[in-house]
Amino acid sequence: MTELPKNFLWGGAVAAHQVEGAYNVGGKGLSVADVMTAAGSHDERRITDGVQEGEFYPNHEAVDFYHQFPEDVKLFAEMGFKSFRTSIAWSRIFPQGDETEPNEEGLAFYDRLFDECLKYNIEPVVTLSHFEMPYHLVTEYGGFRSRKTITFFTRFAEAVFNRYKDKVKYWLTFNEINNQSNYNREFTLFTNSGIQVKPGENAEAVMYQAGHYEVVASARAVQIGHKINPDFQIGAMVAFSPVYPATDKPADVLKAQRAMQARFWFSDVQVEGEYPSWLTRYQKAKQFNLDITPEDLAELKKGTVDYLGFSYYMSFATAASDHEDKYYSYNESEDLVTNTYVPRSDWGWQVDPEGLRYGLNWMNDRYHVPVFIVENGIGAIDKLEADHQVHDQYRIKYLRDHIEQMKLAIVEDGVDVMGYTPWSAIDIVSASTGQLSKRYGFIYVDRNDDGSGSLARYRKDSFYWYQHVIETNGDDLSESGAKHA
Ligand code: P53
Repeated sequence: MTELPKNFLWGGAVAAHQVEGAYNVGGKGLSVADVMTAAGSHDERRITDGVQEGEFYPNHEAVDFYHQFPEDVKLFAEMGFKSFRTSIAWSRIFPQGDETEPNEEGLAFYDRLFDECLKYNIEPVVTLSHFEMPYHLVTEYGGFRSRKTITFFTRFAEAVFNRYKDKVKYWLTFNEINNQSNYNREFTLFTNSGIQVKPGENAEAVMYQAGHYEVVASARAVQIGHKINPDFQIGAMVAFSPVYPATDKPADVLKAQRAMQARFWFSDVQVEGEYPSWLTRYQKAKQFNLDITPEDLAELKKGTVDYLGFSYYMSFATAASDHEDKYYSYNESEDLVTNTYVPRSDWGWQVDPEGLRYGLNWMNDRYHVPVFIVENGIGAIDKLEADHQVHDQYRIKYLRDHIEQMKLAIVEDGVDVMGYTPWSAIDIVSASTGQLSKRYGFIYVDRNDDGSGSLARYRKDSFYWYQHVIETNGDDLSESGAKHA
């Protein structure tokens, strides 16, 4: 008996900047991803002042999906994908970001890509902004520091909604909009909002201002989209790392509750259409002096999302210190503790499959809209054998453990889950480290951290396993049914 809905959207996910390459082809302008270097396993990428001679930028070529997508989509179809999540590189459509007319060559590229998906009955799931804002908007306007960027974003949204209204039904506005709740981490504010905090500035206030402009931009995009095609399903997208209390000490529980509020106010606003009460008071008490107008608040109410998309990789834990203020103020760069009950990936990410079931129930209780698992996966070192096989048992185990918990949430708990698009459909450039060697894909790409490699594609063991999972609509998660070539 099939336990999951018949139309369940099995698939895989990537983002434009992490696969396409061709960073200056077809009239594309620079994006924030084009000025970030590669880091090692445990340090952060550097953000350079424009593209600098002598630096290596892994996203410039990535895995050359821009040229090789017909073969890649064919491989997705071979796995049985019902959906494929990618993003539209904003700077292919508006190279500088502040033009009034879109770039036809950029639009034509996504026509070809979406047509290729539809040829195999693969439903595109499209993120409007996935860490790839036009770099010109950063240098000229300070990214989402500026209210003007709302208009630049909605102009972009309107152009692609119009162009692809008969090809794309599922949309997401901002990828992992809540990453920047970790406002002290340079990477998050830059990739989410195109912002670098200046010395002496209050990073938390900067984050709340940018986040506000983004939820307004998202609400406007939702309204524009529904006018263009009432059948559009337009979602919000958050990184769901739940924050557990480290112990049953009441102060730890309060600290974890505030951490969850601080991480999920974005989706609170995008789903419910209004700010949570604690945040309005907190922002006032802290004298952040934010530009939030009554017109904005009315707009938020009118532009609530149809569903909530989220990524799930890991869970966090937090503990109260001895000197908490009355807000239990949460600073993610300092306030996390190690959860000793769960293992960690090679990159230190806490692997917690049950956290996915917890999250699905938490979102269902809080939001009452359908949810879509649009990312889930593990970054790992893969070994390409001499016969071109990749035995990625650890990836199969990770995904199987998570799918089991997802099935419990759907079948036993009744959570309305639209689909599951693991990260990643094919190997990508890691967002946080710029590495190719932090691999996520079902399909191995012969490319190394220094940019060398043939770019040839090879099916990993997880490719055949996932193919069988989709074939049985998730009934059989074992490897026995998987057919190798
Ligand atoms: P990478 C932080 C925490 C959770 C997910 O991440 C995150 C991040 C930002 O790094 O990003 C998402 O490549 C993101 C993808 C990214 C993927 O998770 O840093 O939406 O673009 O590649 C995995 O290992």
